[in-house]
Amino acid sequence: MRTPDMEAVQGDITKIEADAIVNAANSSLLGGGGVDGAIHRSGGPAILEECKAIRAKQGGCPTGEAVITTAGNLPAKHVIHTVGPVWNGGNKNEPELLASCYQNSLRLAEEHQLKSIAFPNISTGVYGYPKDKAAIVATDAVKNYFQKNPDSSIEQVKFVCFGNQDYSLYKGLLG
Ligand code: AR6
Repeated sequence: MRTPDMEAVQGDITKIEADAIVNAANSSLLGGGGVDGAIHRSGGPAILEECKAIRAKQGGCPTGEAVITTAGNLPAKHVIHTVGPVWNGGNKNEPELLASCYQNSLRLAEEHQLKSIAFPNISTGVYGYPKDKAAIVATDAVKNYFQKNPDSSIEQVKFVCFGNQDYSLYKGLLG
């Protein structure tokens, strides 16, 4: 099995040049704060237009699932919008839903023959998922995906951490 390169980087995900960056969106797909706000602000109106078209077709994006759009003016080629779970104490399927966000985003990237993808720390801002728990779910979900899909087109996965502590956490988990 060829293992893709998995690395932690620190910075703003809107600046990352990858085939896809992932947005921590909400089910409406109409934008919000945090990463979502930054992506729509820097990417311009083309992203929202495509999100609206997807909404018209499928009525939003359920938690744990993902959709793909253009990246507008961003250096990335595509934006994959996924909806993380709101942290509710941990017994409401949060880990499974968070893992699905990572795995469905990878599957979508794969369907589009993409080679590189960059994830933010989904659900760990407004949605309140404890950062240490989320980082374990995220890195395990990505590793599991590649174990199950050894012939994946994806060669590079970046975990983009906004803060110093998040970055240390991922560095520790990825070695
Ligand atoms: N680049 C990389 N990471 C960032 C950036 C950035 N530009 N900005 C923030 N982060 P959040 P959620 C980090 O709140 O918890 C929105 O309103 C941030 O420090 O963006 O999944 C949506 O519309 C945190 O670690 O996403 C939803 O309603 C992580 O990104 C809701 O927030 C995620 O924080 C989703 O909440």
